[in-house]
Amino acid sequence: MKKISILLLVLFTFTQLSFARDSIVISDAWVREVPPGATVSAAYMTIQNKADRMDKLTSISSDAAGVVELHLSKVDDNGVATMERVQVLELPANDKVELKPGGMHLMLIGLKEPLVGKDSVIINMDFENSETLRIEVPVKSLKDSDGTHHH
Ligand SMILES: [Cu+2]
Repeated sequence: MKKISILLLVLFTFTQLSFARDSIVISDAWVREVPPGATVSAAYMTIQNKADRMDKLTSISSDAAGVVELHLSKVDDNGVATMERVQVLELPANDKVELKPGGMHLMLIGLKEPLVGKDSVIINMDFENSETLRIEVPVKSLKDSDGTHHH
């Protein structure tokens, strides 16, 4: 039994390596639920580039919003929080980039319908060297956004 498991693991690993399309892996993705009437929200995730070459996230779109932009949150010298748009996100080879509150995020601008009550939204991500990803991103309820984890 153990031998079979090891063989399966080897086959699985080999299969993974043989498809370049798996070079970008998205994990821990979530969208912040906003009250009805709000027109913008933000999405966060970890983007891992498993390839041996650098990649770039070049454009993003969502079925749930008119426009999706990549933003970087900053606090200026006066302690005022601001956001600036990042045109292209570089993804170093064999490394990962974290999009998280207070830092880099995907800004969903012009929400087409309220996020309250929705389980997830679809986000499409185009990369320079990888296939376009169409991912289902869970909406994190306002009730859960107190910084603690609920399982
Ligand atoms: Cu933003």
